[in-house]
Amino acid sequence: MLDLTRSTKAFDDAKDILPGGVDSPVRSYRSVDSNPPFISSASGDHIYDIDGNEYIDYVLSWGPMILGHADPEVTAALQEAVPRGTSYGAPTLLETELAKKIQAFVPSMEMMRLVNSGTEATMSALRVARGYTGRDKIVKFIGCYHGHSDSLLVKAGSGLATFGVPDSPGVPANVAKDTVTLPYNDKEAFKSFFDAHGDEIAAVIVEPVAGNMGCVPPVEGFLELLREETAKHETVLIFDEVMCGFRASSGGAQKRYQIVPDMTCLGKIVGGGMPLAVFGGRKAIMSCVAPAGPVYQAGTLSGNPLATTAGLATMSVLQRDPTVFRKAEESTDYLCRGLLRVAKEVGVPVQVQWVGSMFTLFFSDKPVRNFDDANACDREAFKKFFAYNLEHGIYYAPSQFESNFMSIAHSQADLDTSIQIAKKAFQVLKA
Ligand code: KE4
Repeated sequence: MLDLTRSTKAFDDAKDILPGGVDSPVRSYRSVDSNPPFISSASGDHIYDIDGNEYIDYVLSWGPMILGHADPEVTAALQEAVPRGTSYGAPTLLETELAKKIQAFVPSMEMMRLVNSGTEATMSALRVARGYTGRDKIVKFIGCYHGHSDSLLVKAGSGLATFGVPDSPGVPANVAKDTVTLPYNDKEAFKSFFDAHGDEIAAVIVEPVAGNMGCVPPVEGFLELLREETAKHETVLIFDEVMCGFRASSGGAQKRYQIVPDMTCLGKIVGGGMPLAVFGGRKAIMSCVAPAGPVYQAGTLSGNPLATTAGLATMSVLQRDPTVFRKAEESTDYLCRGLLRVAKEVGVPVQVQWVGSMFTLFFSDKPVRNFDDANACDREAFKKFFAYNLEHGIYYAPSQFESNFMSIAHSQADLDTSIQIAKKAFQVLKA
């Protein structure tokens, strides 16, 4: 039995002052009906809690740590930068340098702005798209998550192609009504909606590889259709690559699938684990952003010297050693094929879906192509699988609707251990 005595007490204390005891809901372990370990440190592919437990980490802070935790180069860069001060609120060479490195990986980002979170990146990108087109309505896809700004916390109204309704209290109905939510990977639904309403739509925002309903790749032709229809109707196509950027490939999903969006949002890896994200795209669109243009966007800590230092160190490693991507992808491939193999040996119906170095194990007997498929998965089985793995030192994302991530720090031994523990978990499920 996993000893979480100190974490449980810490969780109870935290609940008195932090809503649900956490600063972000998914960390509360509500989805798996248990209490979260409180983390004390992490290094490489291992994470340690305050009860002295050690885990092989596939959450990696929800994606950023592709180099592994406490990467020596990133750590050294931060240690060297701190004595120069933590924030200036003024332009620095670091921001321009980081933007140029990002552009080398994502050439479609002709111009960009650094911000502090993925939410801020997508929120800002939508405002720019609305300002650029003069239109108010946007399209998102059911099961895709783009952060918690009001326009994006919206669910389908009465009929799918009607305008949205709030997906959270506090989101005004008159904001939600300008958001249409359509099924992910449903080409017919998108085409018929755009034939009727395309000219009214400011932006289509999509996770080109969905990660927030679990890892769900685009079906053949889906992204191409989005690109074709948005171009035809002069709608801004926004690829939210906050999660799949640097995961789907070194140039994200847009490189993997050879689709050029009008705008891109990046986060997580781009900041090396520090609060840094970015939105950008075609110069004609980004030139609308204040002070170059009229669309207002700002941030006290945007482009912060410590965050840009961590981002620069991470981008420098990725630029210098492109084998990082291949190694992370090969490790993901090895682990996922191993999970599939042992599930089959034991006779537990699962789908393992992966793209590059992000992956999800679904308790389903059929492929997961959209949110309805993900929602139909056996969540009780997932909870038991998750609990067994955590008790045996494997730290997966605590929800069926999340992706897991790989780093270059994951050793072959750790991957084999993970596969063997998964097999035992499947045997417990089967019993
Ligand atoms: P943040 O505001 O959490 O930095 O980014 C929001 C966001 C935007 N777009 C995509 C595709 C994302 O995956 C995210 C955030 N991802 C979640 C994981 N599902 C972060 C974890 C959390 O919410 O605590």
